Amino acid sequence: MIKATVNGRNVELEQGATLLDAARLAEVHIPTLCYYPRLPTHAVCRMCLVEVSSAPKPQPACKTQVKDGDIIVTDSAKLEEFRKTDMQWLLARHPNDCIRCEVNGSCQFQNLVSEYQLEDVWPKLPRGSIQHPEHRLTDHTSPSIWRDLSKCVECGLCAEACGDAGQNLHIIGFAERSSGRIPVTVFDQELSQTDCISCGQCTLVCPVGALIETPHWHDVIHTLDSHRRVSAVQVAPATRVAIGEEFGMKPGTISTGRMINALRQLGFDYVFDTNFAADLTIMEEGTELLARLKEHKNLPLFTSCCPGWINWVEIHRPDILPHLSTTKSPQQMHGALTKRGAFAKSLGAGFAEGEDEPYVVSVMPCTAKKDEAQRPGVSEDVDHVLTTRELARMIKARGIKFNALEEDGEFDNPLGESTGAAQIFGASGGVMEAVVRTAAHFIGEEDSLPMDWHQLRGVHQGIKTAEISGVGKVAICNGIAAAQRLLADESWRDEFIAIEVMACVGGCLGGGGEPKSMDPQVLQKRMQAIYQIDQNSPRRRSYENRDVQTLYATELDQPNSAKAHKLLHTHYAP
Ligand code: HC1
Ligand code: SF4
Repeated sequence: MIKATVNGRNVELEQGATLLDAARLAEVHIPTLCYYPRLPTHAVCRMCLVEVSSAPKPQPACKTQVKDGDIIVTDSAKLEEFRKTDMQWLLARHPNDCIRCEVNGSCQFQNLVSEYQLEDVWPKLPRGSIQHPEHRLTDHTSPSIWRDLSKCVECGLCAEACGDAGQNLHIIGFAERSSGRIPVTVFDQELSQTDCISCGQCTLVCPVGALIETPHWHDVIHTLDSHRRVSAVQVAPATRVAIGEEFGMKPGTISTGRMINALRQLGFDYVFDTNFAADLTIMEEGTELLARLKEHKNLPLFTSCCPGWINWVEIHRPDILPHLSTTKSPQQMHGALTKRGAFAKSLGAGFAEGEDEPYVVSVMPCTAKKDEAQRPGVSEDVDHVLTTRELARMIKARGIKFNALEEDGEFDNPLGESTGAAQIFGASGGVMEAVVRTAAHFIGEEDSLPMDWHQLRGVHQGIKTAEISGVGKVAICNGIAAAQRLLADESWRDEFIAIEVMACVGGCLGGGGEPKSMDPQVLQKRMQAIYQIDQNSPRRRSYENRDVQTLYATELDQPNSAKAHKLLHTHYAP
Protein backbone atom coordinates (compact mmCIF):
# COMPACT_ATOMS: atom_id res chain seq x y z
CA MET A 1 0.00 0.00 0.00
CA ILE A 2 1.09 3.60 -0.61
CA LYS A 3 0.10 6.74 1.26
CA ALA A 4 -0.86 10.19 0.01
CA THR A 5 -2.83 13.24 1.06
CA VAL A 6 -5.51 14.96 -1.00
CA ASN A 7 -6.25 18.53 0.07
CA GLY A 8 -4.88 17.52 3.48
CA ARG A 9 -6.93 14.28 3.79
CA ASN A 10 -4.94 11.06 4.28
CA VAL A 11 -5.54 8.09 1.98
CA GLU A 12 -3.97 4.64 1.50
CA LEU A 13 -4.01 3.09 -1.94
CA GLU A 14 -2.90 0.05 -3.92
CA GLN A 15 0.22 0.42 -6.10
CA GLY A 16 -0.86 1.65 -9.53
CA ALA A 17 -3.79 3.74 -8.28
CA THR A 18 -4.22 7.10 -10.01
CA LEU A 19 -4.45 10.57 -8.54
CA LEU A 20 -8.15 10.45 -9.47
CA ASP A 21 -8.57 7.22 -7.45
CA ALA A 22 -6.90 8.98 -4.51
CA ALA A 23 -9.24 11.96 -4.80
CA ARG A 24 -12.34 9.74 -5.03
CA LEU A 25 -11.17 7.80 -1.97
CA ALA A 26 -10.72 11.07 -0.09
CA GLU A 27 -14.20 12.11 -1.30
CA VAL A 28 -12.67 15.11 -3.05
CA HIS A 29 -14.42 15.97 -6.32
CA ILE A 30 -12.35 16.55 -9.46
CA PRO A 31 -14.22 17.47 -12.66
CA THR A 32 -13.68 15.15 -15.65
CA LEU A 33 -15.01 15.02 -19.20
CA CYS A 34 -12.92 12.42 -21.03
CA TYR A 35 -12.72 9.85 -18.22
CA TYR A 36 -14.90 6.74 -17.99
CA PRO A 37 -14.25 3.97 -15.42
CA ARG A 38 -13.78 0.92 -17.66
CA LEU A 39 -12.19 2.58 -20.71
CA PRO A 40 -8.63 3.79 -21.36
CA THR A 41 -8.37 7.54 -20.91
CA HIS A 42 -6.90 9.91 -23.49
CA ALA A 43 -6.38 12.65 -20.87
CA VAL A 44 -7.30 15.26 -23.45
CA CYS A 45 -9.92 17.36 -21.67
CA ARG A 46 -7.41 18.54 -19.03
CA MET A 47 -10.23 19.25 -16.59
CA CYS A 48 -8.71 16.89 -14.02
CA LEU A 49 -5.31 18.58 -13.80
CA VAL A 50 -4.09 18.64 -10.19
CA GLU A 51 -0.93 19.73 -8.43
CA VAL A 52 1.17 16.92 -6.98
CA SER A 53 4.35 17.21 -4.91
CA SER A 54 6.27 14.65 -6.99
CA ALA A 55 5.85 16.54 -10.30
CA PRO A 56 7.05 20.04 -11.24
CA LYS A 57 3.80 21.00 -13.03
CA PRO A 58 0.10 20.01 -12.85
CA GLN A 59 -0.71 16.43 -13.96
CA PRO A 60 -3.89 14.82 -15.34
CA ALA A 61 -5.36 12.95 -12.37
CA CYS A 62 -7.09 10.34 -14.56
CA LYS A 63 -3.87 8.74 -15.77
CA THR A 64 -1.08 9.79 -13.40
CA GLN A 65 -0.15 7.16 -10.83
CA VAL A 66 0.21 8.11 -7.18
CA LYS A 67 3.71 7.94 -5.69
CA ASP A 68 4.17 7.11 -2.03
CA GLY A 69 4.03 10.29 0.05
CA ASP A 70 2.40 12.41 -2.67
CA ILE A 71 0.76 15.62 -1.52
CA ILE A 72 -2.11 16.28 -3.95
CA VAL A 73 -3.88 19.63 -4.30
CA THR A 74 -7.03 19.86 -6.41
CA ASP A 75 -8.40 23.32 -5.62
CA SER A 76 -5.69 25.96 -5.96
CA ALA A 77 -6.61 29.31 -7.54
CA LYS A 78 -4.28 28.48 -10.44
CA LEU A 79 -6.09 25.20 -11.18
CA GLU A 80 -9.51 26.83 -10.97
CA GLU A 81 -8.40 29.51 -13.39
CA PHE A 82 -6.99 26.90 -15.75
CA ARG A 83 -10.23 24.87 -15.69
CA LYS A 84 -12.27 27.95 -16.49
CA THR A 85 -10.03 28.87 -19.43
CA ASP A 86 -10.13 25.27 -20.67
CA MET A 87 -13.91 25.17 -20.56
CA GLN A 88 -14.25 28.58 -22.11
CA TRP A 89 -12.22 27.30 -25.06
CA LEU A 90 -14.55 24.27 -25.37
CA LEU A 91 -17.62 26.43 -24.96
CA ALA A 92 -16.50 28.78 -27.70
CA ARG A 93 -16.62 25.83 -30.12
CA HIS A 94 -19.92 24.42 -28.87
CA PRO A 95 -23.35 25.17 -30.36
CA ASN A 96 -25.66 27.08 -28.01
CA ASP A 97 -28.73 24.90 -28.52
CA CYS A 98 -28.78 23.38 -25.02
CA ILE A 99 -32.38 24.41 -24.50
CA ARG A 100 -33.55 21.87 -27.08
CA CYS A 101 -30.67 19.37 -26.86
CA GLU A 102 -31.68 15.76 -26.12
CA VAL A 103 -29.24 15.59 -23.20
CA ASN A 104 -30.29 18.94 -21.74
CA GLY A 105 -30.08 18.47 -17.98
CA SER A 106 -27.90 15.37 -18.13
CA CYS A 107 -24.87 16.70 -20.00
CA GLN A 108 -21.58 16.65 -18.14
CA PHE A 109 -20.29 19.68 -20.04
CA GLN A 110 -23.47 21.69 -19.40
CA ASN A 111 -23.17 20.90 -15.69
CA LEU A 112 -19.61 22.25 -15.63
CA VAL A 113 -20.52 25.42 -17.53
CA SER A 114 -23.29 26.04 -15.05
CA GLU A 115 -21.15 25.19 -12.02
CA TYR A 116 -18.32 27.51 -13.12
CA GLN A 117 -20.75 30.21 -14.30
CA LEU A 118 -18.97 30.71 -17.61
CA GLU A 119 -20.20 33.67 -19.57
CA ASP A 120 -19.55 36.16 -22.27
CA VAL A 121 -18.51 33.71 -24.93
CA TRP A 122 -21.49 32.82 -27.06
CA PRO A 123 -22.60 36.32 -28.04
CA LYS A 124 -19.24 37.04 -29.64
CA LEU A 125 -18.94 33.86 -31.66
CA PRO A 126 -20.98 32.34 -34.46
CA ARG A 127 -23.17 29.40 -33.44
CA GLY A 128 -21.42 26.03 -33.55
CA SER A 129 -18.11 27.58 -34.37
CA ILE A 130 -16.39 24.20 -34.59
CA GLN A 131 -15.83 23.98 -38.32
CA HIS A 132 -14.99 20.83 -40.21
CA PRO A 133 -16.22 21.50 -43.73
CA GLU A 134 -14.55 18.29 -44.88
CA HIS A 135 -16.45 16.08 -42.38
CA ARG A 136 -20.11 15.17 -41.95
CA LEU A 137 -21.19 16.71 -38.63
CA THR A 138 -24.86 15.71 -38.46
CA ASP A 139 -26.03 12.20 -39.27
CA HIS A 140 -29.59 11.06 -38.59
CA THR A 141 -29.55 8.10 -40.97
CA SER A 142 -29.36 5.26 -38.42
CA PRO A 143 -32.65 3.97 -36.96
CA SER A 144 -30.94 3.81 -33.55
CA ILE A 145 -28.14 6.37 -33.23
CA TRP A 146 -27.95 10.10 -34.04
CA ARG A 147 -24.64 11.93 -34.36
CA ASP A 148 -24.11 15.67 -34.01
CA LEU A 149 -20.39 16.20 -33.98
CA SER A 150 -20.61 19.97 -33.57
CA LYS A 151 -21.24 19.08 -29.91
CA CYS A 152 -18.22 16.78 -29.62
CA VAL A 153 -15.65 17.61 -26.93
CA GLU A 154 -13.10 15.22 -28.48
CA CYS A 155 -12.87 13.00 -25.40
CA GLY A 156 -12.29 9.82 -27.43
CA LEU A 157 -14.60 7.65 -25.30
CA CYS A 158 -16.89 6.69 -28.21
CA ALA A 159 -13.95 5.37 -30.23
CA GLU A 160 -12.76 3.37 -27.20
CA ALA A 161 -16.23 1.94 -26.46
CA CYS A 162 -16.63 0.85 -30.08
CA GLY A 163 -13.00 -0.26 -30.40
CA ASP A 164 -10.44 -2.45 -28.65
CA ALA A 165 -11.54 -1.60 -25.11
CA GLY A 166 -15.20 -2.39 -25.82
CA GLN A 167 -17.09 -3.83 -28.78
CA ASN A 168 -14.06 -4.47 -31.02
CA LEU A 169 -16.04 -3.12 -33.97
CA HIS A 170 -14.09 0.08 -34.77
CA ILE A 171 -16.97 1.81 -36.51
CA ILE A 172 -15.86 5.15 -35.05
CA GLY A 173 -12.26 6.35 -35.15
CA PHE A 174 -10.46 9.69 -35.11
CA ALA A 175 -9.75 11.94 -38.03
CA GLU A 176 -7.36 14.89 -37.71
CA ARG A 177 -4.87 15.36 -34.90
CA SER A 178 -4.57 17.30 -31.61
CA SER A 179 -7.22 19.99 -31.05
CA GLY A 180 -9.78 19.64 -33.78
CA ARG A 181 -9.61 15.83 -33.89
CA ILE A 182 -13.05 14.45 -34.60
CA PRO A 183 -14.59 10.96 -34.25
CA VAL A 184 -15.77 9.85 -37.68
CA THR A 185 -16.76 6.69 -39.53
CA VAL A 186 -14.57 5.06 -42.16
CA PHE A 187 -14.57 7.32 -45.25
CA ASP A 188 -17.05 9.56 -43.42
CA GLN A 189 -19.90 7.29 -44.38
CA GLU A 190 -23.36 7.78 -42.93
CA LEU A 191 -23.75 5.49 -39.92
CA SER A 192 -26.48 3.54 -41.72
CA GLN A 193 -23.95 2.65 -44.44
CA THR A 194 -21.37 1.28 -41.99
CA ASP A 195 -21.23 -2.04 -40.13
CA CYS A 196 -22.60 -0.34 -36.96
CA ILE A 197 -24.76 -2.84 -35.06
CA SER A 198 -26.77 -0.12 -33.25
CA CYS A 199 -25.66 -1.29 -29.79
CA GLY A 200 -25.43 2.29 -28.49
CA GLN A 201 -22.37 1.72 -26.33
CA CYS A 202 -20.96 4.94 -27.83
CA THR A 203 -24.00 6.90 -26.61
CA LEU A 204 -23.55 5.51 -23.12
CA VAL A 205 -20.08 7.03 -22.71
CA CYS A 206 -20.56 10.30 -24.64
CA PRO A 207 -20.36 13.06 -21.97
CA VAL A 208 -22.37 15.47 -24.13
CA GLY A 209 -25.06 15.14 -26.82
CA ALA A 210 -22.79 14.31 -29.77
CA LEU A 211 -24.00 10.69 -29.84
CA ILE A 212 -27.54 9.92 -28.69
CA GLU A 213 -30.28 7.35 -29.30
CA THR A 214 -32.58 8.24 -32.20
CA PRO A 215 -35.27 9.99 -30.17
CA HIS A 216 -38.83 8.64 -30.28
CA TRP A 217 -40.17 10.24 -27.13
CA HIS A 218 -41.45 13.40 -28.82
CA ASP A 219 -43.71 11.30 -31.07
CA VAL A 220 -44.83 9.16 -28.17
CA ILE A 221 -45.75 12.06 -25.91
CA HIS A 222 -47.71 13.80 -28.68
CA THR A 223 -49.59 10.61 -29.58
CA LEU A 224 -50.49 10.05 -25.92
CA ASP A 225 -51.58 13.66 -25.52
CA SER A 226 -53.98 13.43 -28.45
CA HIS A 227 -55.78 10.40 -26.93
CA ARG A 228 -57.02 9.34 -30.37
CA ARG A 229 -55.87 5.74 -30.05
CA VAL A 230 -55.89 3.13 -27.32
CA SER A 231 -52.28 2.91 -26.19
CA ALA A 232 -50.27 0.11 -24.63
CA VAL A 233 -46.72 0.10 -23.33
CA GLN A 234 -44.50 -2.86 -22.45
CA VAL A 235 -41.39 -2.58 -20.28
CA ALA A 236 -38.19 -4.64 -20.55
CA PRO A 237 -36.73 -6.49 -17.57
CA ALA A 238 -33.57 -4.36 -17.36
CA THR A 239 -35.37 -0.99 -17.27
CA ARG A 240 -36.98 -1.43 -13.84
CA VAL A 241 -33.61 -1.98 -12.11
CA ALA A 242 -31.97 1.09 -13.67
CA ILE A 243 -34.49 3.89 -14.22
CA GLY A 244 -34.25 5.00 -10.58
CA GLU A 245 -30.65 6.13 -11.30
CA GLU A 246 -32.05 8.90 -13.51
CA PHE A 247 -33.78 10.26 -10.42
CA GLY A 248 -30.82 10.02 -8.06
CA MET A 249 -31.57 6.57 -6.65
CA LYS A 250 -28.80 4.05 -6.02
CA PRO A 251 -27.91 1.64 -8.86
CA GLY A 252 -29.82 -1.58 -8.32
CA THR A 253 -32.90 0.13 -6.88
CA ILE A 254 -35.95 -1.85 -8.04
CA SER A 255 -38.52 0.67 -9.29
CA THR A 256 -41.16 -1.56 -10.90
CA GLY A 257 -44.19 -0.14 -9.08
CA ARG A 258 -43.12 3.52 -9.38
CA MET A 259 -42.32 3.06 -13.05
CA ILE A 260 -45.77 1.57 -13.74
CA ASN A 261 -47.45 4.48 -11.93
CA ALA A 262 -45.35 6.97 -13.93
CA LEU A 263 -46.38 5.29 -17.21
CA ARG A 264 -50.05 5.54 -16.22
CA GLN A 265 -49.62 9.22 -15.37
CA LEU A 266 -48.05 9.75 -18.79
CA GLY A 267 -51.31 8.56 -20.27
CA PHE A 268 -50.81 4.95 -21.36
CA ASP A 269 -54.12 3.05 -21.25
CA TYR A 270 -52.44 -0.31 -20.63
CA VAL A 271 -49.09 -1.05 -18.99
CA PHE A 272 -47.79 -4.52 -19.84
CA ASP A 273 -44.66 -6.48 -19.04
CA THR A 274 -42.19 -7.58 -21.73
CA ASN A 275 -41.40 -10.37 -19.27
CA PHE A 276 -44.68 -12.08 -20.20
CA ALA A 277 -43.28 -12.50 -23.71
CA ALA A 278 -39.89 -13.55 -22.34
CA ASP A 279 -41.64 -16.54 -20.75
CA LEU A 280 -43.30 -17.21 -24.08
CA THR A 281 -39.91 -16.95 -25.82
CA ILE A 282 -38.62 -19.70 -23.57
CA MET A 283 -41.54 -21.96 -24.46
CA GLU A 284 -40.89 -21.43 -28.18
CA GLU A 285 -37.07 -21.41 -28.07
CA GLY A 286 -36.83 -24.31 -25.60
CA THR A 287 -39.11 -26.40 -27.82
CA GLU A 288 -37.06 -25.38 -30.87
CA LEU A 289 -33.84 -26.49 -29.15
CA LEU A 290 -35.24 -29.87 -28.16
CA ALA A 291 -36.53 -30.43 -31.73
CA ARG A 292 -33.11 -29.57 -33.19
CA LEU A 293 -31.42 -31.92 -30.72
CA LYS A 294 -33.77 -34.70 -31.79
CA GLU A 295 -33.11 -34.08 -35.48
CA HIS A 296 -29.39 -33.24 -35.02
CA LYS A 297 -30.02 -30.14 -37.11
CA ASN A 298 -28.64 -26.55 -36.99
CA LEU A 299 -26.82 -27.07 -33.71
CA PRO A 300 -25.71 -25.28 -31.71
CA LEU A 301 -28.75 -23.05 -31.49
CA PHE A 302 -27.89 -19.37 -30.98
CA THR A 303 -30.29 -17.14 -29.06
CA SER A 304 -31.83 -14.37 -31.15
CA CYS A 305 -33.36 -11.86 -28.75
CA CYS A 306 -30.42 -9.41 -28.91
CA PRO A 307 -30.78 -7.25 -32.05
CA GLY A 308 -27.17 -6.00 -31.91
CA TRP A 309 -26.02 -9.62 -32.18
CA ILE A 310 -28.45 -10.33 -35.04
CA ASN A 311 -27.13 -7.28 -36.90
CA TRP A 312 -23.57 -8.51 -36.42
CA VAL A 313 -24.36 -12.01 -37.72
CA GLU A 314 -26.16 -10.68 -40.78
CA ILE A 315 -23.19 -8.42 -41.60
CA HIS A 316 -20.24 -10.65 -40.71
CA ARG A 317 -21.28 -14.30 -40.45
CA PRO A 318 -24.27 -15.13 -42.66
CA ASP A 319 -23.14 -18.76 -42.45
CA ILE A 320 -24.47 -18.75 -38.87
CA LEU A 321 -27.99 -17.59 -39.82
CA PRO A 322 -29.47 -21.14 -39.88
CA HIS A 323 -28.25 -21.59 -36.30
CA LEU A 324 -30.19 -18.59 -34.96
CA SER A 325 -33.40 -19.37 -33.15
CA THR A 326 -36.32 -18.26 -35.34
CA THR A 327 -38.24 -17.23 -32.23
CA LYS A 328 -38.97 -13.49 -32.26
CA SER A 329 -37.53 -11.41 -29.44
CA PRO A 330 -39.84 -10.79 -26.48
CA GLN A 331 -40.27 -7.16 -27.60
CA GLN A 332 -41.60 -8.20 -31.00
CA MET A 333 -43.65 -11.09 -29.64
CA HIS A 334 -45.33 -8.84 -27.12
CA GLY A 335 -46.09 -6.24 -29.78
CA ALA A 336 -47.53 -8.87 -32.13
CA LEU A 337 -49.75 -10.27 -29.38
CA THR A 338 -50.91 -6.82 -28.27
CA LYS A 339 -51.77 -5.72 -31.77
CA ARG A 340 -53.04 -8.90 -33.36
CA GLY A 341 -53.50 -11.63 -30.76
CA ALA A 342 -57.00 -12.84 -29.97
CA PHE A 343 -55.97 -12.89 -26.33
CA ALA A 344 -55.48 -9.12 -26.20
CA LYS A 345 -58.80 -8.51 -27.92
CA SER A 346 -60.49 -9.64 -24.72
CA LEU A 347 -59.24 -6.35 -23.27
CA GLY A 348 -61.97 -4.46 -25.10
CA ALA A 349 -62.12 -1.11 -26.87
CA GLY A 350 -59.27 -0.49 -29.25
CA PHE A 351 -58.25 -4.11 -29.02
CA ALA A 352 -61.52 -5.42 -30.44
CA GLU A 353 -61.92 -6.82 -33.96
CA GLY A 354 -62.47 -4.03 -36.49
CA GLU A 355 -61.08 -1.28 -34.28
CA ASP A 356 -57.82 0.47 -35.11
CA GLU A 357 -54.89 -1.51 -33.78
CA PRO A 358 -53.70 -0.16 -30.45
CA TYR A 359 -50.70 2.16 -30.42
CA VAL A 360 -47.84 0.03 -29.04
CA VAL A 361 -44.74 1.44 -27.40
CA SER A 362 -41.92 -0.46 -25.74
CA VAL A 363 -39.44 0.77 -23.15
CA MET A 364 -36.08 -0.91 -23.59
CA PRO A 365 -32.57 -0.61 -22.15
CA CYS A 366 -31.35 -0.95 -25.72
CA THR A 367 -30.85 1.36 -28.71
CA ALA A 368 -30.79 -1.55 -31.20
CA LYS A 369 -34.40 -2.36 -30.28
CA LYS A 370 -35.36 0.74 -32.33
CA ASP A 371 -33.62 -0.86 -35.27
CA GLU A 372 -35.24 -4.25 -34.55
CA ALA A 373 -38.74 -2.73 -34.49
CA GLN A 374 -38.21 -1.62 -38.11
CA ARG A 375 -36.92 -4.96 -39.43
CA PRO A 376 -38.71 -6.40 -42.45
CA GLY A 377 -41.11 -9.10 -41.28
CA VAL A 378 -41.65 -7.68 -37.78
CA SER A 379 -42.15 -3.97 -38.44
CA GLU A 380 -45.90 -4.24 -37.78
CA ASP A 381 -45.43 -5.24 -34.13
CA VAL A 382 -44.24 -2.14 -32.25
CA ASP A 383 -44.83 1.54 -33.17
CA HIS A 384 -42.17 3.28 -31.12
CA VAL A 385 -39.29 2.21 -28.88
CA LEU A 386 -38.13 4.34 -25.96
CA THR A 387 -34.86 3.79 -24.17
CA THR A 388 -34.77 3.84 -20.38
CA ARG A 389 -33.17 7.30 -20.64
CA GLU A 390 -35.95 8.57 -22.90
CA LEU A 391 -38.64 7.37 -20.51
CA ALA A 392 -36.90 9.31 -17.74
CA ARG A 393 -36.85 12.39 -20.01
CA MET A 394 -40.60 12.07 -20.60
CA ILE A 395 -41.27 11.74 -16.89
CA LYS A 396 -39.19 14.86 -16.19
CA ALA A 397 -40.80 16.77 -19.08
CA ARG A 398 -44.24 16.16 -17.57
CA GLY A 399 -43.06 17.21 -14.11
CA ILE A 400 -43.87 13.83 -12.56
CA LYS A 401 -42.06 13.45 -9.24
CA PHE A 402 -40.77 9.92 -9.73
CA ASN A 403 -39.27 9.57 -6.25
CA ALA A 404 -42.54 10.59 -4.65
CA LEU A 405 -44.68 8.08 -6.56
CA GLU A 406 -46.26 5.16 -4.72
CA GLU A 407 -44.48 1.83 -5.18
CA ASP A 408 -47.73 -0.07 -5.62
CA GLY A 409 -48.16 0.02 -9.43
CA GLU A 410 -49.06 -3.31 -11.05
CA PHE A 411 -48.97 -4.46 -14.64
CA ASP A 412 -52.22 -5.04 -16.51
CA ASN A 413 -53.24 -8.59 -17.29
CA PRO A 414 -53.21 -10.63 -19.43
CA LEU A 415 -49.81 -9.84 -21.01
CA GLY A 416 -48.53 -8.72 -17.62
CA GLU A 417 -47.83 -11.90 -15.66
CA SER A 418 -44.29 -13.28 -15.59
CA THR A 419 -41.92 -15.61 -13.76
CA GLY A 420 -38.44 -15.11 -12.31
CA ALA A 421 -37.03 -16.84 -15.41
CA ALA A 422 -38.29 -13.98 -17.57
CA GLN A 423 -36.79 -11.34 -15.29
CA ILE A 424 -33.27 -12.81 -15.59
CA PHE A 425 -33.38 -12.24 -19.38
CA GLY A 426 -32.06 -8.79 -18.50
CA ALA A 427 -28.68 -10.15 -17.34
CA SER A 428 -25.96 -11.91 -19.35
CA GLY A 429 -26.54 -15.67 -19.03
CA GLY A 430 -30.16 -15.20 -18.04
CA VAL A 431 -31.78 -16.34 -21.29
CA MET A 432 -29.78 -19.57 -21.21
CA GLU A 433 -30.54 -20.17 -17.53
CA ALA A 434 -34.23 -19.64 -18.26
CA VAL A 435 -34.06 -22.11 -21.18
CA VAL A 436 -32.36 -24.70 -18.99
CA ARG A 437 -34.96 -24.34 -16.22
CA THR A 438 -37.85 -25.06 -18.59
CA ALA A 439 -35.99 -27.62 -20.74
CA ALA A 440 -35.36 -29.57 -17.51
CA HIS A 441 -39.13 -29.77 -17.10
CA PHE A 442 -39.69 -30.75 -20.75
CA ILE A 443 -37.25 -33.70 -20.46
CA GLY A 444 -38.52 -34.78 -17.03
CA GLU A 445 -35.35 -33.75 -15.15
CA GLU A 446 -36.84 -30.88 -13.17
CA ASP A 447 -36.08 -32.54 -9.84
CA SER A 448 -32.52 -33.56 -10.66
CA LEU A 449 -31.26 -30.37 -12.37
CA PRO A 450 -30.71 -27.25 -10.26
CA MET A 451 -32.85 -24.13 -10.51
CA ASP A 452 -29.88 -21.74 -10.17
CA TRP A 453 -26.97 -21.85 -12.63
CA HIS A 454 -24.33 -19.61 -11.08
CA GLN A 455 -21.72 -20.61 -13.70
CA LEU A 456 -23.80 -18.76 -16.30
CA ARG A 457 -24.10 -15.54 -14.30
CA GLY A 458 -21.79 -12.51 -13.99
CA VAL A 459 -21.26 -9.21 -15.76
CA HIS A 460 -17.57 -9.47 -16.65
CA GLN A 461 -16.86 -9.59 -20.35
CA GLY A 462 -15.98 -13.04 -21.65
CA ILE A 463 -17.24 -16.53 -22.34
CA LYS A 464 -19.04 -18.62 -19.70
CA THR A 465 -19.86 -22.33 -20.11
CA ALA A 466 -21.76 -25.06 -18.28
CA GLU A 467 -22.47 -28.77 -18.82
CA ILE A 468 -26.18 -29.59 -18.47
CA SER A 469 -26.25 -33.28 -17.68
CA GLY A 470 -28.48 -35.22 -20.02
CA VAL A 471 -28.67 -32.29 -22.47
CA GLY A 472 -25.18 -31.03 -23.41
CA LYS A 473 -22.78 -28.12 -23.03
CA VAL A 474 -23.91 -24.50 -23.35
CA ALA A 475 -21.99 -21.22 -23.69
CA ILE A 476 -22.65 -17.56 -22.96
CA CYS A 477 -20.91 -14.76 -24.87
CA ASN A 478 -21.04 -11.69 -22.67
CA GLY A 479 -20.50 -8.88 -25.18
CA ILE A 480 -20.01 -8.90 -28.94
CA ALA A 481 -16.22 -9.00 -28.53
CA ALA A 482 -16.60 -12.32 -26.66
CA ALA A 483 -18.73 -13.69 -29.50
CA GLN A 484 -16.05 -12.70 -31.99
CA ARG A 485 -13.51 -14.63 -29.90
CA LEU A 486 -15.73 -17.73 -29.64
CA LEU A 487 -16.33 -17.77 -33.38
CA ALA A 488 -12.68 -17.19 -34.30
CA ASP A 489 -12.18 -20.94 -34.76
CA GLU A 490 -14.69 -23.66 -35.57
CA SER A 491 -14.63 -25.64 -32.31
CA TRP A 492 -17.99 -24.13 -31.20
CA ARG A 493 -19.74 -26.21 -33.87
CA ASP A 494 -19.08 -29.49 -32.03
CA GLU A 495 -18.56 -28.34 -28.47
CA PHE A 496 -21.91 -26.68 -27.66
CA ILE A 497 -25.60 -27.40 -28.13
CA ALA A 498 -26.74 -23.84 -27.43
CA ILE A 499 -25.04 -20.43 -27.24
CA GLU A 500 -26.41 -17.18 -25.82
CA VAL A 501 -24.99 -13.93 -27.19
CA MET A 502 -25.70 -10.47 -25.83
CA ALA A 503 -23.93 -7.66 -27.68
CA CYS A 504 -23.52 -5.44 -24.61
CA VAL A 505 -21.34 -6.46 -21.68
CA GLY A 506 -23.55 -7.47 -18.76
CA GLY A 507 -26.47 -8.20 -21.10
CA CYS A 508 -29.43 -5.83 -21.43
CA LEU A 509 -28.70 -4.28 -18.04
CA GLY A 510 -25.55 -2.85 -19.69
CA GLY A 511 -27.49 -1.83 -22.80
CA GLY A 512 -26.79 1.35 -24.74
CA GLY A 513 -30.15 2.85 -23.71
CA GLU A 514 -29.66 2.53 -19.95
CA PRO A 515 -28.84 5.50 -17.70
CA LYS A 516 -25.29 6.77 -18.04
CA SER A 517 -23.26 5.99 -14.95
CA MET A 518 -19.73 6.57 -13.67
CA ASP A 519 -20.14 3.96 -10.92
CA PRO A 520 -17.66 1.14 -11.73
CA GLN A 521 -19.98 -1.31 -9.92
CA VAL A 522 -23.14 -0.25 -11.71
CA LEU A 523 -23.58 -3.43 -13.79
CA GLN A 524 -22.98 -5.63 -10.77
CA LYS A 525 -25.60 -3.75 -8.74
CA ARG A 526 -28.23 -3.89 -11.48
CA MET A 527 -27.53 -7.60 -11.88
CA GLN A 528 -28.02 -8.26 -8.17
CA ALA A 529 -31.38 -6.51 -8.35
CA ILE A 530 -32.44 -8.71 -11.27
CA TYR A 531 -31.59 -11.93 -9.44
CA GLN A 532 -33.30 -10.59 -6.33
CA ILE A 533 -36.55 -10.19 -8.28
CA ASP A 534 -36.12 -13.75 -9.60
CA GLN A 535 -35.41 -15.13 -6.14
CA ASN A 536 -38.55 -13.51 -4.74
CA SER A 537 -40.83 -14.66 -7.56
CA PRO A 538 -43.47 -17.23 -6.65
CA ARG A 539 -42.87 -18.99 -9.99
CA ARG A 540 -39.34 -19.26 -11.44
CA ARG A 541 -39.76 -21.45 -14.56
CA SER A 542 -41.36 -20.03 -17.68
CA TYR A 543 -43.76 -22.93 -18.30
CA GLU A 544 -45.37 -22.11 -14.92
CA ASN A 545 -46.66 -18.75 -16.23
CA ARG A 546 -50.43 -19.27 -15.99
CA ASP A 547 -51.32 -16.73 -18.66
CA VAL A 548 -48.82 -18.29 -21.04
CA GLN A 549 -50.56 -21.63 -20.39
CA THR A 550 -53.94 -20.00 -21.09
CA LEU A 551 -52.57 -18.45 -24.28
CA TYR A 552 -51.57 -21.88 -25.62
CA ALA A 553 -54.84 -23.45 -24.47
CA THR A 554 -57.03 -20.79 -26.08
CA GLU A 555 -55.12 -19.47 -29.08
CA LEU A 556 -51.78 -21.01 -30.01
CA ASP A 557 -52.38 -24.76 -29.42
CA GLN A 558 -48.81 -25.62 -28.42
CA PRO A 559 -45.23 -24.30 -28.68
CA ASN A 560 -43.93 -24.22 -32.28
CA SER A 561 -47.43 -24.89 -33.68
CA ALA A 562 -48.39 -23.35 -37.03
CA LYS A 563 -50.34 -20.63 -35.20
CA ALA A 564 -47.39 -19.91 -32.93
CA HIS A 565 -45.08 -19.70 -35.94
CA LYS A 566 -47.31 -17.18 -37.68
CA LEU A 567 -47.35 -14.76 -34.73
CA LEU A 568 -44.15 -15.49 -32.86
CA HIS A 569 -41.39 -16.47 -35.31
CA THR A 570 -39.31 -14.62 -37.90
CA HIS A 571 -36.45 -15.06 -40.36
CA TYR A 572 -33.08 -13.41 -41.03
CA ALA A 573 -31.33 -12.27 -44.16
CA PRO A 574 -27.67 -11.55 -44.95
FE1 HC1 B 1 -33.58 -7.26 -23.21
FE2 HC1 B 1 -35.25 -8.97 -24.03
S1 HC1 B 1 -33.90 -9.29 -22.25
S2 HC1 B 1 -33.43 -8.29 -25.26
O1 HC1 B 1 -31.90 -7.27 -22.97
O2 HC1 B 1 -35.04 -10.75 -24.69
O3 HC1 B 1 -33.58 -4.65 -24.65
O4 HC1 B 1 -34.17 -5.85 -20.57
O5 HC1 B 1 -36.49 -6.54 -23.25
O6 HC1 B 1 -37.00 -8.26 -26.43
O7 HC1 B 1 -37.51 -9.76 -22.23
C1 HC1 B 1 -33.54 -5.62 -24.05
C2 HC1 B 1 -33.86 -6.36 -21.56
C3 HC1 B 1 -35.55 -7.23 -23.40
C4 HC1 B 1 -36.42 -8.56 -25.46
C5 HC1 B 1 -36.71 -9.47 -22.96
FE1 SF4 C 1 -20.04 1.29 -32.48
FE2 SF4 C 1 -22.26 0.34 -31.26
FE3 SF4 C 1 -21.84 3.01 -31.48
FE4 SF4 C 1 -22.43 1.56 -33.66
S1 SF4 C 1 -23.78 1.92 -31.88
S2 SF4 C 1 -20.86 3.12 -33.51
S3 SF4 C 1 -21.39 -0.38 -33.21
S4 SF4 C 1 -20.60 1.53 -30.30
